[in-house]
Amino acid sequence: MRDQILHHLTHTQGRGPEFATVFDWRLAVSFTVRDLMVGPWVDAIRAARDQGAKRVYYLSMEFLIGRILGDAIINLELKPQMGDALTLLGLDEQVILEDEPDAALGNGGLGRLAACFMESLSSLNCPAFGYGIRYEHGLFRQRFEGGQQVETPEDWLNQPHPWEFVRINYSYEIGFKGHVETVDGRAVWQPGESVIARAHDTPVIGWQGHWANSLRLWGALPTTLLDLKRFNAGDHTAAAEPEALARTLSRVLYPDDTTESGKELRLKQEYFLTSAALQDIMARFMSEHGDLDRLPEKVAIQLNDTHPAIAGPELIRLLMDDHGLPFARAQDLARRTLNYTNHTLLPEALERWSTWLMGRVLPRHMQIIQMIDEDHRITSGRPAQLGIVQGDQVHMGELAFIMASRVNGVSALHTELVKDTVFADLHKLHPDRIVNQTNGVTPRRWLRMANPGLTLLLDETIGTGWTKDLDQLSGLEAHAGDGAFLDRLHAAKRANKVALSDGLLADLGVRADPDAIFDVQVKRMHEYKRQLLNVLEAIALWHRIHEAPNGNWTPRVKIFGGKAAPGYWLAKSVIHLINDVAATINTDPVTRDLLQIAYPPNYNVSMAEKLIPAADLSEQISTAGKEASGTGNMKFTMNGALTIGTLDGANVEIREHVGAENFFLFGLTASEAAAEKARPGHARAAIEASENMRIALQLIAEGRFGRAESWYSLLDRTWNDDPFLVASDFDSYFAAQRAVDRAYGDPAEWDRMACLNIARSGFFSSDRTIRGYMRDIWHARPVTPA
Ligand code: F58
Repeated sequence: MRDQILHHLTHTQGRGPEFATVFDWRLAVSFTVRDLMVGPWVDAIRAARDQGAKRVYYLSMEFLIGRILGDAIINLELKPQMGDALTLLGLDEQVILEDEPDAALGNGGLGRLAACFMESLSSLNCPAFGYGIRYEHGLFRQRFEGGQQVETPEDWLNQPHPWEFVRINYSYEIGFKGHVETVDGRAVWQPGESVIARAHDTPVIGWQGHWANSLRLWGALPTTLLDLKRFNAGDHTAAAEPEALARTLSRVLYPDDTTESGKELRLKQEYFLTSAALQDIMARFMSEHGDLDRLPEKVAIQLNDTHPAIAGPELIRLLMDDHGLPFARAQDLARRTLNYTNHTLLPEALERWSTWLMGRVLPRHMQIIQMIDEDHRITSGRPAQLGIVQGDQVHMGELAFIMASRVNGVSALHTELVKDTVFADLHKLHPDRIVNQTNGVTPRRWLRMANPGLTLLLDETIGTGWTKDLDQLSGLEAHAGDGAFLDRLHAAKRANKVALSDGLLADLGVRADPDAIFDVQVKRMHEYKRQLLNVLEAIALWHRIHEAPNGNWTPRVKIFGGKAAPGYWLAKSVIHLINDVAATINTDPVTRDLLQIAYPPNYNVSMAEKLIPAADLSEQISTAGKEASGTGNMKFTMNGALTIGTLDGANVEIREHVGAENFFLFGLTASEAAAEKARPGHARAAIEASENMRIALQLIAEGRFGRAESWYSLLDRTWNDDPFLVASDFDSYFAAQRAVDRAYGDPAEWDRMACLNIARSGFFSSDRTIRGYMRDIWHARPVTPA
């Protein structure tokens, strides 16, 4: 291992050890590890082809991968050798690993789910490709200035990326705009613009290196690099225009998770990904099988939300216009090949495009959409107004639904709500189409890699089998009454808390006592996720401590992490509030040993890997009915944090698995919440009934945390609208937090509950989820390399 690293340092990086920087060493280490991934990768691709296996294609606008090196070391089980090699070379493993920038090609849960799925697909030997966009700039970086979020561009590709292989022979032309002609009775689309999509492949290695699939990310290139005529005429800027135009397509990840903006570019990005992926899939299928009737037998395509929903019309277009199939047959084959996952019920997050824009950017697809819609109206007998095109809008959810074999929700509750709300009408027409696949997360990254202390304890107690069969964690149940085991569990958690506490002090100057409850809420900033509820509880608690400073309080450190969409004013206002409240509370001599608030900026996958293993309490406090699933909630549970949460998303299933007595439940149910919201004046009534809530709002309005004017809009919305029912759930939340305090006061009992949470978290492995998709949706089988 050491020799290999030195070899790459010299021959790949072109550096002698005495001149090498951390970056040089990190690349040399990465190439050494990459060498060990390539063998299994090539074998897997060959085996899938030789055995004529069905392949799964996961189309996603986001893959929130994080760092790759540490994960590859874990999955290839190289940790001991790598540790020794780095020691021999006098290198600090932590420093090397942390030099790698996060591949942040996603916003949040949806993108991170795609990354977990890729890892599980490989760990289960399921032949698959992930298709996405190779954004030059991933999710923006977040800083705080005066407590407020400031965004700066992310630039992970400013340095060489050691994990990817550029495939110049896998390049496809992607057209936009132009017009459709009829030639000999057949439609011919003459695009007005086009770009080239070029493949960049990253191997995704599964557990123990038995299999690797490809994450194929498309970069955009101009069809002609330079307009030589203009260049020679001296117009150098204009000559480079085609290049600039193309490059914007794969330049930035869409950073908004509330409203759609930059509409035309976003639609073009979606089509760019989808068309490149489908052309690639068809080329592979034709070379391996040729017979189009076998397409659904050999290809399963999963649409990660509606972002690639143009896949329906695009596949029909390829089958009709390139392969000469009639519409009915093309549509039938496409529908039997495509499936769609819904990740949200929030109306503002359901994609819609104006028919005008769709018709202008993708004129042929607009025609095909109308054909699909009309055909569906006739064959299903549905009323015209419930279709894909409603007024002057194309509804991508309806399009994805109508073009899919299976539509799935991401938790049991969410799937039922999908049936009852967004797709109620279509569900009545197609009662077998919607199925559930509760999300999961990969235990390799989120337990084995992120939490080595707990991993060691698990390995010594129940063996290592849990890593690929997470249900084996149930073996811990037998130890839940074993004091010596619980002491070790406690020590493992405490060590993680000490490490985090050191980091919080160094980076933020926050003093976090490792014996306090570490209470963590990390996720995108969004009203429905109710970070506001959390910070209001902190204010009310602060006030109560002041009233009785010598009371029997349980010390608590509240930790927040998350980014707000740049245009989401209210979410940014909550960030500002949390930071200002922290500034006041953290320095209060009366309460500072009892309550601290930390908000480290720029929450990302790597930060999650530090925060989650150090958490005692997981905040999953969304308004019931709004969080489709959540996946952070699962990571906390398997790392031995207890949850305070509502009956929302996968919380419901987490509570069922870990047991109601090991979960801090509060708040209205989804149906109660819907009824409450419909009650006029619900916010004011609830605030007037809650002394703690009133006090918290009063302290803000008095300007105790920064200038009162800063919070007028937020306060106004809370008093008069409160669409996510912060007020209605406040007292119940406050009471549940006091139950947490009492429980934490009995360490042995707390550790027992933590142990049971881990022991019963096996269901939340993404291996279980992927097996479910393979069985119920894709009808795909694992393959063994020869
Ligand atoms: C998330 N969606 C859900 N969307 O909110 C979460 O409950 C679920 O666990 C997760 O998907 C995985 O199923 C989500 O992350 C986005 O970030 C979109 C980005 C593009 C614009 C619309 C939102």
